[in-house]
Amino acid sequence: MMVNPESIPVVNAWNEWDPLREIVVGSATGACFEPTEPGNRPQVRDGSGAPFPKGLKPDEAIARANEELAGLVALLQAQGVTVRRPEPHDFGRSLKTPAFEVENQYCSVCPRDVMITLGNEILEATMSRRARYFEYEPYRKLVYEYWEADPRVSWTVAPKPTMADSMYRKDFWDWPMEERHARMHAHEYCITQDEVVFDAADMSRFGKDVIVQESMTTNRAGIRWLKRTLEPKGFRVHPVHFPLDYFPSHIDCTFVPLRPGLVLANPERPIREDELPMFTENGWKLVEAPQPVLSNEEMPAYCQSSKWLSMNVLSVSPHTVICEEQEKPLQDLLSSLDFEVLTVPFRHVFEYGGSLHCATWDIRREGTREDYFPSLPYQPVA
Ligand code: ABU
Repeated sequence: MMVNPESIPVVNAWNEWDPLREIVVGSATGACFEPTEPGNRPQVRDGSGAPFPKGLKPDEAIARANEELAGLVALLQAQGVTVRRPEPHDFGRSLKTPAFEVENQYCSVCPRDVMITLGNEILEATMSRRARYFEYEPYRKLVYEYWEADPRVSWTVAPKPTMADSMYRKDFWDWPMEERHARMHAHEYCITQDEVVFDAADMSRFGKDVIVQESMTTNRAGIRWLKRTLEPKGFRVHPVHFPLDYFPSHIDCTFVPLRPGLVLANPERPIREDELPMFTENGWKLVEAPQPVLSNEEMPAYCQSSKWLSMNVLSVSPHTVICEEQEKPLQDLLSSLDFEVLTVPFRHVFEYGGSLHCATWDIRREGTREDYFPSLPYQPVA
């Protein structure tokens, strides 16, 4: 096919904030409750101790979330952004591999967790949970379309881990808080270090630099794989840690870049002291997010994410940010920082573990690879 070499490649996103042209918005259709498995122990939030539901989500819960997702689609389209959606997938189907079995899969509400655009490359993450093993499938048709449409687009699939029992610390979920505190500071989570494991949502893109959170869903082997895969392509990969987060999973409720030089930071999850200078010595400012409107206890009963979904905003450009409709304190902060703030109701999507950033996967933004950290010491591939 003929491609105008001057045009923006079909797949092109180097950071989290450049002007947005095309994006995938997730869908709740066919969603299931996440099953209990070694990498996940979902709990009902009402404190009743009731067993977590199993199988397909009720039609009403799916309809409510889909309505809000449709609202986001309409808002993005009104901003001139092309919106694409995942293919239907039978999440109710059980899985059996040589290493594990799981009763059902999860959902396609949060493409951010599995797919990431790194420049002109699409990368599919390994994922860290059994119920999410095949979560790339609803996006494969789109990936083929982008890959066929433009020879500048490349596509990488990370090695699939076994997700066998041996990949997990089975007793992780039962550690008392004191032990958890001690072990978390040694960065011990539910996944071991024996296989390459990462979720795409543990990464955040800053042009030439990509930061990756070590977490319950991304291990050091995963970060090493990302470093060795991306650094020969001109990226620099930096592990980051937020030691006060006892259940870290996905960076986009913790450390959210909004434009060059500005990060929205979670006040309860400061970045590790020795990792801060990378930002401050390169002129970046960290602004603390205000407390979310909902407390953790007030979050939807089946939501397994924290109240900090408030911070899970989506940038349409370095000047325009989409924020959840009820998060007025954050909207006021963003306005005071000279952002145009667009809002959309999204509370019913919270039940699926994400908000506006999680529920999207940006395909094309304007812009090229920039160096936002010109005074970084050289870091060899580990
Ligand atoms: N999937 C994002 C959840 C992060 C958090 O609970 O803080």
